This record gives sequence, structure tokens and C-alpha cells, in this order.
Amino acid sequence: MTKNEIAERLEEIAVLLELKGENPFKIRAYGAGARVLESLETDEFEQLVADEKLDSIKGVGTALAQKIGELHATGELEFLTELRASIAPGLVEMLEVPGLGAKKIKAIHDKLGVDTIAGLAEACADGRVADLAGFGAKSQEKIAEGIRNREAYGKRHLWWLANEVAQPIVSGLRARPEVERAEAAGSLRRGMETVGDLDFIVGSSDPAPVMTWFCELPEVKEITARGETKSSVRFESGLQADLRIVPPAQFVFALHHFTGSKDHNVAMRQRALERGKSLSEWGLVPAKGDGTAKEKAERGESVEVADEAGLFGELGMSFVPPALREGLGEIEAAEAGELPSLVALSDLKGAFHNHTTSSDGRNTLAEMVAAAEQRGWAYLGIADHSKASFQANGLDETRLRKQIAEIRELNGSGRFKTHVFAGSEVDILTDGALDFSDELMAELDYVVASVHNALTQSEADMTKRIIRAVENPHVTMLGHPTGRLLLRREASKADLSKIIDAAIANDTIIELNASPWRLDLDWRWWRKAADRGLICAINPDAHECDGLDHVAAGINSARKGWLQPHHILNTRSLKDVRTCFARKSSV
Ligand code: DGT
Ligand code: CA
Ligand code: CA
Ligand code: ZN
Repeated sequence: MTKNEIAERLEEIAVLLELKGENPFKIRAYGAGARVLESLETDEFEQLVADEKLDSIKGVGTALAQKIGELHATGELEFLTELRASIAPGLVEMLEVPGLGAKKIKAIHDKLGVDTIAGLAEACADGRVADLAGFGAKSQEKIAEGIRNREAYGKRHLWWLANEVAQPIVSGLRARPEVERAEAAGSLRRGMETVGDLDFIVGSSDPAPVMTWFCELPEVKEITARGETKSSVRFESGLQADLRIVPPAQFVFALHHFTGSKDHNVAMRQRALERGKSLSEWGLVPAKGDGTAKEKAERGESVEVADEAGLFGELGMSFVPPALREGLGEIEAAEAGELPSLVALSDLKGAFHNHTTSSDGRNTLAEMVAAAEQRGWAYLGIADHSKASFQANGLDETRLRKQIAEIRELNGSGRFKTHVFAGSEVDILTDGALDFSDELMAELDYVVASVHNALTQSEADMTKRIIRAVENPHVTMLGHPTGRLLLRREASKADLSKIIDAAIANDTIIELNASPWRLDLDWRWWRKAADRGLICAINPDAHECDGLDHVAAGINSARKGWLQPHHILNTRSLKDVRTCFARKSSV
């Protein structure tokens, strides 16, 4: 088991012990142990294990060292297995309800005897939670709302996670000898931030073995419908998937239909009708004549197209990328030949909002830069948290100055081809002031200003707060503007139109935070804002090396927002980014 996986297990032990109300010193020892591991370089850690010297690390006693050793060697820990078994699963589930930590869950369990989410919902409904010491009516309402959201949200899934399930299945389908073509359609293909279910489309003249293969995938937990050409299944995670198998000649029409969106399809069908044709999942057939569209297609009356570009071509349009198929003017633009040349992942030359072990990241500065270099990036911005984010181990002035010096030295050393920009993710305090002085910010290459606390301020206060930060001449870009966490936390209330106006007026960039849990600012705002001159930075907000790859999720959203390379700061060369940063920091 790797160092970071072991750290996760130790965190889990700390939470489970807290649920059991164990001795606080014991709990803290596991939490501290996890953080110590995170701060070690991988080589360093492996050496300590090999030398059996784990207990020489400050804060790691003999017992903990022994447990880490066991996890490292076997990937398992009897102590943890028994601990998990000793706690009601409902209590662990309650940790997913926003606003409920281990301490509160224990109080609810001890005083009300509640150990399921359903029981907790009941206790909220009849007011027993509000009566508990330390809770009150407000926190009871928050818990009840959290449970309701959890149910509603349980029905959708993050794009990133859905895609991780879908891609191996697409590859598996394509590898089958009976399969001519296979694709994942639906909201996944359109790059929506969340996905309801997966929609696989296959072109094959021999559906039976393909259907059997799909329904017998090891990750299938339940087959909800099974037919010769269409089946639906549910995976372990709750994610559902439809598979439709069509004759190869129909593949393109089915792919287009089931990619959607519904609004796009309605507009496309309307357009076909205006040309005397009927468009459906079966084909593109003459509107006149006997029978349904399906029957006409089966009689061979459909035009033949090799790919989707051919289908759009039949209707006098250029190819509309799936990202744009939301019925938001893409049909008119495609007809006029005015579709944007959308930004692509290969256009990115770096990113600016990334963390290291100096704050709450899991990899060191050097590890992060090596990972950026591996991805061929010309530059990497480091923006660790500032001191007000103490829960994320934010840097104070002294530690930040030390980090700036380290970054300058690294750049000077020529060790990496990737240039490192010294930045900071500076907290926007509740009144809109920034967590660092103008003098210190002037020493940085750039500043990402973000809200991390008091997320529930009134719309007026939050708007004023963010605009004040956006107007600060040292602020290069605004980080995750609404603070939303997809499927978990609603966006803060703020007047985004006013904030965008202020950003444009002050030459401040707005981030498209590419973390699959955020995708903030949402794609629906970008088209209009970029038209008016707003510059976007696609930032992975990476907390570990692999997190850099999250820029792919940001690219999805940017494309949905009709963004082109020139709208995005991190498509520019190192030289041009320097020029852009210099304009702000010299103020
Ligand atoms: P999701 O699964 O909720 O994230 O969203 P989609 O877009 O994947 O929707 P889904 O799975 O219900 O259906 C896939 C596509 O099939 C959808 O985007 C468009 C097409 N479709 C489904 N139902 C209808 C319909 O009633 N009318 C039209 N025009 N198209 C439909
Ligand atoms: Ca779907
Ligand atoms: Ca579906
Ligand atoms: Zn942040």
C-alpha cells in the first residue's frame, strides 16, 4: 500500500475512533500520523520502512509504526477491520450529511439511540435533535436539509467518476469482434458536470454476445431490464447504464439521438422537417410517404452517412461538437458557419492554482513541478493557502516568503523545464479585505483570491465582499467564485453579473476551477462573459500530482461555455503570461 493510501486509512481510523468516543489523545495521534506521512517524500518513507525506522519520525510511536508497517506490507490492518465492524454502518453514513461530524453523530447516537439516516430524519422531523444540548432548531434544520439533498443528489453522479466507469466499458465493447462501432453518448459525451445515467450505443449485426458480455460485467450489481437490443444495469456505485445495439447503418443516427440534449434534438428535428425530412434515432427519411420513420428507415429509405459530420452536412450545417448541443443557438451558428473553434486540452500550457505539502497538498513542490514537466507544461503556478485558512495549514508571511525564495531558487537551478510561478491562494476575509498585505502580494508573481469561510453571508454582503477583492490591484484572479461543491454544497448567494462586470472593469481574471467537484464558475456564465472581454483561467486546484489531470474536466466546461483558446490565460506562452502578470503586480 502506498504512503498516501496509508495516510487515508489513518484518517479513517481517527474518524471511527471519534465516532466511538475514544480518548482524544489517541484520536489525535492517528490524525497527526496521517499528516506526517503526507509531508514525507515517497523515497524518504520507503527508506524508513526498509530500515524499520518508522518510529524515529516525530509523532509516530511504536504502536503506530507497527500499524503503518502492516498496512505497507499487506494492505490490510486487523485493527481497522475490527474497528469498522464494531460501528453501525448508519453512523458512518451520517458523516456524508453536511454539518455532521463524528462528535455530533456520537451525541445523536448516545442520547437518542439513533443509528440510521432514516432514524435521524425522523428525529429531526419531531424536534428531538433540536432539544439536544449543542444543537438547536437551526442546526436541526440544516441536518434535515442535508438528508434531503443527499437523497436528491444520490440520483446524479460527477462527470469525472462516471467517465472512469464508462471508458473501460467503451474500450471493452470496441474490442469485441461483433462490434463495429461503440460510443458513450448522453450527458457524459456532452461533458455535463454531472451525469444521470450512462448511454452506450453500439453498431453491430450480431447483438446477442455483446449484450451478454455487457450484462455479465463484474461491476454490474443489478440488471434492471434485459432485451435483445436494449438493456439497463446498475453498478455498485448506484450509477445506471443503458446499452442500445443498432444495425451498423443506423449507428450515426442513434449516436446523435442519444447524445442529445433533448432541446438540441427538438431543434434538429424541426430543421429536418423544414427540409421535408424526418430525423430520428432510426435515420433521416423523407417526411412524406407511407409508414413511420422507423419503417421507412427499415425499408432503406434513409440517407446514408459515414459519421455525424455527414449527418449535419445533410441538413446544411457544419459539425456541432457534442459539448455545444444544449439547444442554446448552436444550430443557427452551425448553419451560418459561425461555430467557435473550441479550446482543447492540448491547448493548455500550464495552470495557476495548485497546492503543495506546504499547505494542504499531498505532494511537495518538486514533485508537483516534475508532474507538470511530465505533462509537457511550460509553467506551473503554486498557490498554497494563506494563514486565515488555518484548517488547511495556510502559510503565514514568514513561510510564504520562504516558499517564494525556494521557487526562485528552483527556477534558477535549471532542474526542470517547467517554469514555476510563485503565487498564493489568498483568503478573501469576511469584509472583502485580503489575508496578506499589499507589500507581500507585490512580492508574488500573481494572486488567486478565494472565499473559504462565511459562505452563507447574504447575497448583498457576499457580492460586496468579492467585488472589493476583485478591485484590489494585486489580485490577478478570483478563485472558485461561488464555492459550490457539486452534489454536496450549494453555491453561495452572490450577484454574479455584477462580479463579472467588476472583473472585466478591473482586468481581473476569473478562474474556471477544474476540480471535478467544483467546475466553478459554471459553464453557463462563460459565453456571454467572454464575449464581453472576461479572461478565464482553467485551474485544476490540484492537491496532488494526479490532480493536475483535472484540467480535462475544466476543458469540458470551457467548451460548453463556447470558450476559444484566446479567452483562456493558460493557453498563452510563458512570455505572454509573464507580461500579463507583470501588469498587475507592478501596480
Ligand atoms: P442525464 O442522463 O440525465 O444526465 O442526461 P442525458 O442527456 O444523458 O439524458 P438521457 O439519458 O435521459 O437520454 C439520453 C439522450 O436521449 C438525451 O440527451 C436526448 C435523448 N432523449 C431521451 N429522451 C428524449 C425525448 O423524450 N425526446 C428527445 N427529443 N430526445 C430524448
Ligand atoms: Ca444519460
Ligand atoms: Ca439514459
Ligand atoms: Zn480554494
